[in-house]
Amino acid sequence: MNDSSIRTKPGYEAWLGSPFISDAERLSHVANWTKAISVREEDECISTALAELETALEKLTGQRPARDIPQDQGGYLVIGTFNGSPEVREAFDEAEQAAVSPEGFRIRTRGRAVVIAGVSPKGVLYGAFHFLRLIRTGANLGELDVLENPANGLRMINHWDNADGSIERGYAGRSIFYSDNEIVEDLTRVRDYARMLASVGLNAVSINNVNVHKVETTFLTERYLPRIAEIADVFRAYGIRTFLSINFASPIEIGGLSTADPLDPDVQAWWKEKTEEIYRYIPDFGGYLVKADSEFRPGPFTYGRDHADGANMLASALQPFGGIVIWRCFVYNCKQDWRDRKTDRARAAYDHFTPLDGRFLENVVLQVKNGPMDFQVREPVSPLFGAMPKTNMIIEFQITQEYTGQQRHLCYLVPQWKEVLDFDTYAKGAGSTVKRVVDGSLFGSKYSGFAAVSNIGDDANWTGHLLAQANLYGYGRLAWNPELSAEEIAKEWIELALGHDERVVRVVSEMLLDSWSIYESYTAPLGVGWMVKPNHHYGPDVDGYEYSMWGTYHYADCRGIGVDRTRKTGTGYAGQYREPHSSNYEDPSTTPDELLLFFHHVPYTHVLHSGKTVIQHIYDSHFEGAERAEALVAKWDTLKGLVREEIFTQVKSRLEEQAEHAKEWRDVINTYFYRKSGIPDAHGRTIY
Ligand code: GCW
Repeated sequence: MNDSSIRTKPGYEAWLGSPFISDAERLSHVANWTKAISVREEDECISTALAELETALEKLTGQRPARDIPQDQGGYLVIGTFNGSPEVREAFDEAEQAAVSPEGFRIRTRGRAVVIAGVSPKGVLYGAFHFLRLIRTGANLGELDVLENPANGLRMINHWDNADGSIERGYAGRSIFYSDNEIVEDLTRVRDYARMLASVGLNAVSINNVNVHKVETTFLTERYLPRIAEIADVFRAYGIRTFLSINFASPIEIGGLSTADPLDPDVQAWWKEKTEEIYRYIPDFGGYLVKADSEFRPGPFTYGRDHADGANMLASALQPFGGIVIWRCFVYNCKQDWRDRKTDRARAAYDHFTPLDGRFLENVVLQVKNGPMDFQVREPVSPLFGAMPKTNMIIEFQITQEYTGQQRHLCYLVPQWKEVLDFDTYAKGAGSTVKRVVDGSLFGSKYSGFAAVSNIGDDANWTGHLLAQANLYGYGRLAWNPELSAEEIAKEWIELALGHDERVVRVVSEMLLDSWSIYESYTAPLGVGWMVKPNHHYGPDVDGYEYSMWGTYHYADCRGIGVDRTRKTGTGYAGQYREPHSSNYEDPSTTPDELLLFFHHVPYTHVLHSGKTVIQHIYDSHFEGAERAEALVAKWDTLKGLVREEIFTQVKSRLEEQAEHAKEWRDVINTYFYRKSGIPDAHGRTIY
């Protein structure tokens, strides 16, 4: 749906709506402070900031800000960079200016003016969006003094969109970029998306699936580059750099060469020329995102080369233009034999990449998934974080809910991401948290940051489940500032997207903050993961992946369940962590309950720290989980009349579906383990 009527549909404006301020006192406060906007600089991002402020303020107050400073005593905005605008500069002393990083900003009330200032135009744009957020969340504009610097350099969104308009693991409709192997004619929706991303501080986007198929391989040719350049133009106006996922075998597939060997001079020359050509179309092109030698994608292994050879070859081609290579570490043997108990998929990324530390050029960045397996509801943190001090590394999250209910179930992921970011790697002693690895501060890395797989499509409300917008919003906010709490982010999103009603804020906050734990409680238990239907990954199938080649097993039999990943008797994965984690994970008595079955194979009668046996925990959590899912519907019902009717109905129908489907999970899992173990539920509830 790319027609213009969609822009008025419920949820389309997401957190960027600007409803007319109905409270008279507040209206006059905001209107009095925003009578005009003074701008001295010519720059695309500053023009965007100006236009965003004008449009939003007109909707909020009914009055479009003038461009001349008002003669009466009204307040006005001044926006610009320290270097480009004397009015901006004089509002801050030198130390205050120096405290702003290249993409940061300051906002300060000074006399009749509110000054929004950045070192760069991008900073000004982020400041403008922040200012609008302050208005909508009730700030007093007469006494603003804000300093905000992004913690991370790269704040990126990855799209798994295909040229035919499908989206791999997309749960909110079709692609907003492509349809029928063409880039869509009308880029209005892309522009509205760019606005959403910039409003939460994101600054990079890759626009095609990391699984680069035949048609997308030709994105690097003149057949597609002119239109891709138009997409890049749209994003540039919002301070966002465009990246492309590339096919490592491109020199063969579109270059007419007989090899893609990264050490072959013809291959190197081909990539140099190709890269030059791309920069002729997109002067600020971000670079290449690469999935190589992973899940059947081509890569350097074919030629007996390693990941550093492959990444460095591309990095050399990008280096003269300031581009970077983002090389994914999701590399493992996906043709495993389930009978083979030695190979452990969880080990793979660490085993492949740590020996290469120090070999990557400085414009190579490794992109590492948050966990060692694949975006499960619960996994330990990838041991690669902290293990490669000489290598740039960014973290990859999955906003799209592939394994967490596919935007049919509610699962607010910010608490999960926070746990990962706060995990201590002990790489340089206590305090070496993942967030400090990926923000570059721990090892002084040149490039740093976050990437995540987007959860949007062309559904009117962008994310299918309206409440799943909170994940996209939260991802951006966290990439900017990982210190924000999951509660603060939830509250912000609710106020901006659903309004300020006290009950709405309280109830939706509770629902969001409980949702990850609810989802976890009725799906795969105690960190073991998977148990989903093969291929599409929706719904319970305990043995769906048990006898497959994907390396994702639970090993349940009549006595027990779990994967022995200890050094002593298992795959040795626990040894990839630094102490104290390594020893803690080695021993079931010091492994956290929620990860027990990830690290250990234990009898069903094993007693958890909670005091329950594993089997009773499985029964209890599944009965409770299904009940808690049902209770979400009742909670939402208390908001009838307090949120827009269409939104109320849409969310309600998703919650009802979740409640039904949670029962399916409950019964399939409980029955499976009852049949395997023969141990009855201590409370005699119905197990089929
Ligand atoms: O989680 C798996 C998905 C694949 C995906 C892959 C990856 C894009 O099931 O669909 O492919 O991860 O991250 O490369």
